Amino acid sequence: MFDFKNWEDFLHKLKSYNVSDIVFCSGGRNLQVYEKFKTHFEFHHFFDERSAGFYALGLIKKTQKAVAVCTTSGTAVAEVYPAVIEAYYEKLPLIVISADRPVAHEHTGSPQCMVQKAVYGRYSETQEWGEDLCFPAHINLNLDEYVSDEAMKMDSKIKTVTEYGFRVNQDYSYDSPRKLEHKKNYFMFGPESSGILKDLNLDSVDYYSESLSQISPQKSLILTEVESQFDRVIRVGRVPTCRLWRDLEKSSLEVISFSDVALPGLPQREVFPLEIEGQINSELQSLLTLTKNNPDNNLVKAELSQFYKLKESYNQAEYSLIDELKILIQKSSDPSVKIFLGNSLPIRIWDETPNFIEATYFGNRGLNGIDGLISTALGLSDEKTMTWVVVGDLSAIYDLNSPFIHLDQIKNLKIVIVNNKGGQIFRKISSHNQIRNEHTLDFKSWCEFFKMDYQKLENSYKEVKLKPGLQVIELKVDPEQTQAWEKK
Ligand SMILES: Cc1ncc(C[n+]2csc(CCOP(=O)(O)OP(=O)(O)O)c2C)c(N)n1
Repeated sequence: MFDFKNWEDFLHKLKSYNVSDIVFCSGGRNLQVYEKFKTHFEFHHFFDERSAGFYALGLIKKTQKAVAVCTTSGTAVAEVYPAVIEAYYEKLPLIVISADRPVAHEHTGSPQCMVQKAVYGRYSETQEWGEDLCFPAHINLNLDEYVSDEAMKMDSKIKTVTEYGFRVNQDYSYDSPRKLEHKKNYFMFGPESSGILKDLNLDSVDYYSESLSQISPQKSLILTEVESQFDRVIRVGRVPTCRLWRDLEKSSLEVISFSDVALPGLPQREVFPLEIEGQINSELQSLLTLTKNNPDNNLVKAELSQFYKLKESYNQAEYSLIDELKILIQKSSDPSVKIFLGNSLPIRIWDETPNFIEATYFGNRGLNGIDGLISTALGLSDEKTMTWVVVGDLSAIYDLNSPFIHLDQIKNLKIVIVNNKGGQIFRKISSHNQIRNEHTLDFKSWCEFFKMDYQKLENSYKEVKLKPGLQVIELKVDPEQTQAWEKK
């Protein structure tokens, strides 16, 4: 019987199926599996789950033993599907161990949260803890964010949404809109593309606007600590990308959302419609008008001056090179420019650096996977307007075959690869190089293969020459400098 009680028990069960290899595709959520099991199994590190799944099939064929693939939550789980189908028809003992967010996040629209149970349909039933494994097997672990050993909890029971007081039905349908009391509000503008927010007057409110909100970020201020200064966070648009939103998961601060999607993005919080009959929700409008926070614009100015000081000292830090890129885009573009921001650090660092570019911003923020980013940008681009896509190096490698679709079409696309030598977003949570899939590769020969123009931007003093058509610009980031910047 597969009876999960704790990590030790889980370890013994895997051992009882003679598992000795785990193909590990890192993410924030599944890091704990590595930490708990690293001395007990042979780990093979990979970042592309589709390849990892097939690599595991090869190991099974070689060793004649069950092999596990371990993924983080969200898109990553789905990426193993092709290998699961192959394993099903070949009757191979493949085990997918997927990390999942805690059950309270299900159906809330929290980042990286989808229904992972039964994700492989008829090809692999998600195992209950008490069952014998049935191959190909899917073991789904509901895990808290990895902080420390003590903070680790596991919960294998799937609860239904209604148990979490998720009030979509009453509030979202607006049969009887609730009057919201006025408090000291901090506004966070997440992705929103309908254009309804364009003319908002934000002079008297403290706010943070992400690029994908299409709101001018000129007076936007990202705060790391809102609890001590505000009574409430009002999110407008879809779930924001920034870390602050994730930190609200652990806060008791009141958070309400106005969005076109009926998902609160955090457990046990309320969501209201952003738009009612083509008009911005009057409740939001009045919250904006009546909030008089006297925002301290000096804070914004002080942040800017600190930024440029740091840029002088660390010209190969990711912040400096993204700032240079913005200058390049600003110099070269017309107002119709489209900018597609890739997931992981690129979109975050873009939003944390001064931004004065008027553009239409795009991103794939549904389930935040790092797959298909360049392909999406290729589909988005056209001959007439200039489109820029900014992606991390692992995301670019994930989508290396994407330019094939371009071969018989001319697109005006600039592919910017922020090469910080691996998945540096994990630098803060793990000291292991393998977790970051660190490498020393560059993208020159990839460009030669597809006959794409290639330029490198190595520091904030180097020039890049722009040409019409498809062009690849590699930003050579020094991750040590980024880290030194962050410590200041
Ligand atoms: C399909 C998929 N697999 C795994 C993840 C987990 N993940 C989140 S960020 C990241 C690393 C991204 O690295 P890179 O593209 O180089 O960006 P960086 O953070 O270094 O800027 C990974 C593997 C994911 N988001 N999507």
